[in-house]
Amino acid sequence: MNGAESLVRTLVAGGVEVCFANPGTSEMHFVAALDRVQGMRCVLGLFEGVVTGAADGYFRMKGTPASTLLHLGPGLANGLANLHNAKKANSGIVNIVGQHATYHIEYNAPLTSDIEGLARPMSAWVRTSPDAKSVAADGAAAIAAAKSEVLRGGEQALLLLTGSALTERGLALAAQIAGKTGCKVMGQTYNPRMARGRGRFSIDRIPYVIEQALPILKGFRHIILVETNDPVAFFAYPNKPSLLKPEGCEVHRMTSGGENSVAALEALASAVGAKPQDAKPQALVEIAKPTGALTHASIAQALAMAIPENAIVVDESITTGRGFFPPTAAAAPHDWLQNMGGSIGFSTPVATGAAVACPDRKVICLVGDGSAMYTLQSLWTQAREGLNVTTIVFANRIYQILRGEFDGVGAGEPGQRALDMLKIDRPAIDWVSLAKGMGVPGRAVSNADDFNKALAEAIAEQGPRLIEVQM
Ligand SMILES: Cc1ncc(C[n+]2csc(CCOP(=O)(O)OP(=O)(O)O)c2C)c(N)n1
Ligand SMILES: [Mg+2]
Repeated sequence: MNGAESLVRTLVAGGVEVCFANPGTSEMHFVAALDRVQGMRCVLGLFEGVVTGAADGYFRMKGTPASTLLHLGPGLANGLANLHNAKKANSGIVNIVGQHATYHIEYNAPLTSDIEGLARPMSAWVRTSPDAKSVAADGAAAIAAAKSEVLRGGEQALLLLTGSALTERGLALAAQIAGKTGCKVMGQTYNPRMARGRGRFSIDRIPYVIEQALPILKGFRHIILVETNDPVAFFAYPNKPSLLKPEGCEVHRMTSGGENSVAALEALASAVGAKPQDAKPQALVEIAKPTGALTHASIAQALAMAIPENAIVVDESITTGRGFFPPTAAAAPHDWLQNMGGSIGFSTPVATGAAVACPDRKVICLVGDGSAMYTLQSLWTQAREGLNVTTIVFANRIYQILRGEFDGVGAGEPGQRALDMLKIDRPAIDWVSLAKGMGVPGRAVSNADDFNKALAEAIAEQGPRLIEVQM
């Protein structure tokens, strides 16, 4: 019996018979344990504020506590407001918050945070179970000159970018440096903002999936970090590394977060003698209007066709969008924004704020159906303010990524109760009605031709629109 299973058994034995849950990777063993232990009723909430509020209401009516299952610090933080209400009401709740594997914490992966510090103000009692048994430009220039030695050494080198390096100018300089020295240029897995599209240097990102990232990084002897960090896995998985660089690879820092990486790249280009004509032409995926079934590939093609010049793309497409980058590299020039902290419910508010900031630009919000349910109230603000946001919901009716994580952590084959914590098909969510209820016109599509049309219409019109992509 693992720690998660003994915890579920202890809860049931102690009279805690209901678990309001919104799990993530770090809670997969608890989810798996639900299949093996009788007596715990599991209720999935699509936002942690729902999860914690439901537990409060349960205690008020029943007089015995329910448990909650929350994903690391951000999941807990989403639920804190209703835990505050519950504390004021003297409602008993047993909150279970996942933590990274102890050996993964020191790497400061995106979801690492001070969970006890977040929990304490809203809690009567907090404990962490540590194991299964106890359940500026001048400076940058100088550094850049030093880094140029690495690129001139003739060994396979990766220039790994994020932050200000991903502006149009930063990328153009990286293209020159790559053309001159033969180094490879990539972005980190997720980036705050990247200039993309026709005429701009197109780069790949380190894949989220470790099995895909490792072979890509395997051949490098040197990694030069530009505002980023030594690449780490999002989560810890059995028999897979936390650090992704290959053995013997040397890591060299050029700039840290917030520094002027354009100046540093200018200095690096000049140190290696790279000129604009050194940038090599890139072969881009050809855009063709897709037809027939909606697949991840045809969705990407339709987007590449439709993204208008100067658009802002806010990307929380999770598994549907893993292959969106290559086809959209040939789209009209645009900016691409991603979630940096791993806490979902990010894209609809960020798209709203981006539209307020840039009223003359079209905002396209790409969002998984699970993620969209967290902060869908953003649509109401978009309608009230008349914002030019087109929200595209990928309605696969499942937390597809977590289905993969269930396998990834070695939890075995999910049974009905574990699957019930991953699937969101019962009842089916009617996105067009939800949008309509908040004043946003919407349309559902289930083939590529209709998706092309819906995209063209939504982008041509003023104000918010929603497209439900039924997959
Ligand atoms: C605040 C928070 N709660 C829970 C999670 C765990 N989690 C990660 S992805 C995900 C579901 C994403 O589903 P969806 O948006 O439908 O994308 P799909 O996996 O289907 O592509 C969940 C619940 C999280 N990352 N952040
Ligand atoms: Mg989904």
